[in-house]
Parts: sequence; structure tokens; C-alpha cells
Amino acid sequence: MTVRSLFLYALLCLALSVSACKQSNSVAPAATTPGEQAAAVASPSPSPTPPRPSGDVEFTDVTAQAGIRFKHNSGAAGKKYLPETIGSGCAFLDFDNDGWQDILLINSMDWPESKKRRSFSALYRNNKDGTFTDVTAQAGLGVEMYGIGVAIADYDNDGWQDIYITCVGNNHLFRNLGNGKFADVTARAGLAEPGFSTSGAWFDYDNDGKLDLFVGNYVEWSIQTDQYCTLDSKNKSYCTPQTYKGQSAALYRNRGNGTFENVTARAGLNDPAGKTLGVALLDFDDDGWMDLFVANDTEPNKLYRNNHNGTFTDNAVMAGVAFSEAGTARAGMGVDAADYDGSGKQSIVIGNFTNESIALYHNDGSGLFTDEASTSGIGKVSAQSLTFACFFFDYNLDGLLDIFAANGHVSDDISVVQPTVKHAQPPHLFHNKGKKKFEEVTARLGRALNRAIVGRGAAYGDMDNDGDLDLLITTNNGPARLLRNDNANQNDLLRVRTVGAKANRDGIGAKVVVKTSKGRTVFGMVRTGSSYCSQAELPLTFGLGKPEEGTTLTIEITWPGNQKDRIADVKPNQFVTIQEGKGVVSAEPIVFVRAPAPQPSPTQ
Ligand SMILES: [Ca+2]
Ligand SMILES: [Ca+2]
Ligand SMILES: [Ca+2]
Ligand SMILES: [Ca+2]
Repeated sequence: MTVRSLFLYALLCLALSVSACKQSNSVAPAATTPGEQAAAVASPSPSPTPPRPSGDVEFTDVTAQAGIRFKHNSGAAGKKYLPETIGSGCAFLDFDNDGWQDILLINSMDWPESKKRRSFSALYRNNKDGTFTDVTAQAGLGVEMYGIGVAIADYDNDGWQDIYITCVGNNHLFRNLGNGKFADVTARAGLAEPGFSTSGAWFDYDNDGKLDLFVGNYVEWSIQTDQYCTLDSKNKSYCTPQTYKGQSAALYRNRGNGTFENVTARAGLNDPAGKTLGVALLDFDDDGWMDLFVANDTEPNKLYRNNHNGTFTDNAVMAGVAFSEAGTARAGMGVDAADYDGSGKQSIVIGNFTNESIALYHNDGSGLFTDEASTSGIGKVSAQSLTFACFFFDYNLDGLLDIFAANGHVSDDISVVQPTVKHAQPPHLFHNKGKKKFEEVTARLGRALNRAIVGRGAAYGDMDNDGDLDLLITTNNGPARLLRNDNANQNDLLRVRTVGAKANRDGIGAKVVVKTSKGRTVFGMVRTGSSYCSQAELPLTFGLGKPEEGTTLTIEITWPGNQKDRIADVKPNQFVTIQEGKGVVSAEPIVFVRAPAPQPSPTQ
């Protein structure tokens, strides 16, 4: 650090109070005396007046400077095996509970018949200075597998986030031991699920406080049963899923003793025709029980309504979300559910194939959904893209959820037969203009975002704790990319981490409503799953728009199981941790301007 920057940093620390510059302590595991913490922060935390950034919002590619060197290995060696086009996912997680989001990138591997090298998923620990350290080996995650997706949650309620990796072949559950290491507990847990697994989601379907696991499976495929497909009648191409039989998704109930019970059939979720690529948690009828939306590739989507008795009923056809408006089953890939129009109801966005638009199913509130892709402004723009990851997030913190989509074709030779369609495609970022209208703004947000890639997984998280949401994107058989959000934090915001007591420890399924004293209301739900084979950070970020003097916030939380908490007089621009029944147990101001990464001292 130069003398000048050191001086500025010291000034900043004084201005912000010491605690702001020691943000690493912000969200210690809530196992430590929550009562005492609650007392310490009972009064609203001080209102810092930190320097705010200015200028246009831009996404900057910081992959190299962050030290992320991950490259996905699809195992492609000329045979064009179907799974080679599917991987892989990524996640933001805080595995060491230091309040900084770490990164997990899922890898596949060489096929046994063409094995040349070993490849592993990668866990990167956040160094809190814009850089990350690869800790895969020391964490015990250097295990070779044909990984596809990831779902992360604290399934055993011990305060530490655990990792479930979906694979072609046996899946893996890694329990977080709390000391930087993970143990593979798949066999004991009974969660191997040896299919062609894709997206998964942890959620508590029976509201007993223990997180259960939904695992989406794609098709019946093996090297032995691999089929021949061709686009140009000469060379083998990647097959579409119509070539293969579907494979039912699975639901596992958490018994609470480290083991799980397969309850797929009993729960009414057995669907051998299903070709699942995406799953989203939602409570579309707002009855306090988690429902499931399952995106199937070339098969009808499913909207599983929770019957409160351990079973689900598929409502997709009735609700209008099974098919396109033309009545065809589209290539459902990534999916998300959120309230993008301020209605308080969760609507659904789904990525689809080329010549099929992204679907934007608006929740009309009466159990019916309407695909408003074309009237909203995202239909035509997305029609030429093959979308995998797809989610709502508020990139500019104006309180309206925008839509991100990672695109890229499955056929590396698609341009031979369809010259206008490319293998690598730029992502979409649709800015929510309000009144259910969106506008494509990708080209305006910097060259890094606009670059054509063979996109697959994607996740958002505030990796630098400056309040705005950064993007992690994976590419098929290529590098992962970390895009830093610059300047969105000119707007006010609130970040909320939930800690369940009676409810599951992560608070997955908790509904959080933030109301400002100026009359604005923003709604979010804590969720796993969504996107494509990937997972965003668990804390919720609420964009609150332009700073206004004297704004205070009221937070209302409805926990799974229906416990309600209401916290008044909260200042914006904080990262608060809220424990069920206790209120705010820790609060840290957002630091808008960070000191540069520390340089090695010349005297050392
Ligand atoms: Ca755990
Ligand atoms: Ca449960
Ligand atoms: Ca927005
Ligand atoms: Ca950020």
C-alpha cells in the first residue's frame, strides 16, 4: 500500500468507526450467544456517511486479478457425449463464516476411455481484498467426479454451510466440519442419487425445521447407450434430449440424524418423463408452504403445489406454465421465481432454446400465470439466444428486480447449419423499467458483460461487501468469469442474512419485506436452487433507490412455520443478521470505497 493510500484508508477508518474497517467480524456464526449480540446492537446502528461512488454502472472482469484460474473440463474428446454440453454450475457461499462470500466452481472430468488428466471442482476462499485463494485440496474437495451442479445449505443446522454436488453418476454430499475442511458423507446420508443429476435445491417441504433435498435428473444416458446424431449428415453432433428417455427427479426427506429418506413416490414427485434442468423454490399461493417449479427440457414444466401433508400436486397445466402459449413444451433450462413487479407475488422466469423466447410467467395472484415475455420487452430480444442460467437480481439497486441470462449453444457446430446462430453468445441483462417493462442494457454495462461466451451456470453475490451484486459465470469447457459490479451502490440498499431458530438455520423459505419510511416496499425470499445448476449467495440484497435524508426501514420477516418478526427503525446501507424471534443480532455498515489490496511490504 502506498503512503498516500494508507493515509486515505486510515482517514476512512476514522470516518466509519473502527468496526466498519473490521467488517470480517460482521456475521459470526449465530451459535455464539445471540442474546448478548442482540443487546449490543439493540439501538439502531450508527449512520455512517461514507464516500459514495459515482459514474455509470459497469461490470468489470476481475477474474485474473482475483486469482481465479478455474477452467471447466467437459471431457470432450471427439465422441460428442451428451453430458459434455451440460456442465457446469457455480456458487457463492460463505463456508468459513467470516461474512465474506467465497466461490465454488463445479468441474466435470475426462471420460475413462480418453483419460489424460485429473480435474477437480475448485473452492476459492475470499481474502477480503478483492483476491481469492484456491483452498480445494486443504478443504478436502479434491475429489474427481463428473460434476454438473451444486446446491448449498446447512442441512444439519450446525451453523456451517454444506455442499451437495450433482453429477453424472453418484452425487456427493460434503459436510462442512467448521475448520475449513469438508467430509464426504454421501454414503451415510444416502444421497448418492446415481442418475444424470443437474439442478438441486435444499428446502423444508414439511416445515419440521430440517432441510430436505430436491434433485433434478436429466435423461437416461450412459457411454454404452450413447446415440448417434448429426446436423450435417456427415459428422456426429450433440444429440438433443428427445433422443433419450427422461429420468425422474428425486426428493429426500431429512431425518435429522444425518440420514435422508427417498420420498419421491410418496410425495407425488415421481415423473419418469421429466428431463429436469432447473428448479426454483417459491410459495406461489402464499400459504407458508414451499412449492417447487421444475423446468423440464422439451417436456412440460411442473408447478408442484405443496399439499401440507408431505405430498405435492402438479398444477402446471392449470396454472398455464407447463407449455408455451402455442402449446408446446419448450427447452426449459435455468429458472428463478421472484416478485419483479411489486405485487408481493412470485413470478417465474425460464431460459429456453434458440427460436424460443425466455418465458416470463407473471403470477396473476389467482393461481394463474401469464407469459408476459413479449409484452415486457424480453421476448423478441431473447428469441435467438440459447439460455441456460437465468435469474432475477437488482443489479442497479433501484428496488426493481432485473433479469440476467447466460447464453451459449449446445452444438459447437451449430453455425454450419444455422449461420446466424453462434456457439458463443453474449449474456442478456434486462433492466426493469417498472410497470412490468424491461429493456436490454447489456451493451451499456461494459465490454466484459457483453462478451460472447458459451455460458452455462451463473450466480450473484456481493463478493466485495460494498453492497452491490457481483456476477459469477461459468462457461462450458472454458474458464469461469468473475464480473465486479461497479457503481451500483450509489443507491441505498439493505443486506439481510437470516438465521432460523425453530425454522431451518439458514432461514431458507423466509419471506422478508423491507418498507422504507418514504413509502417504498421491497420483497424477497431466502432460497437455494434457481439459476442453472448454480446457487447465489444466501443473504438477500434489497435495492432502495436514490438516497434520501432521514430514511428509516422496517423489516418484516415471515419464517417457515409462520413465526413473524418485525424490526423497526433500521438504517439503510447495512448488512444485518436477523435471528428468528430475536431480531437483529449483528449489523455492519456497508463500506462503499475500499482500500486497495495490500501490497507485500518491502521490509518482509
Ligand atoms: Ca452444516
Ligand atoms: Ca424437512
Ligand atoms: Ca433494478
Ligand atoms: Ca459488490
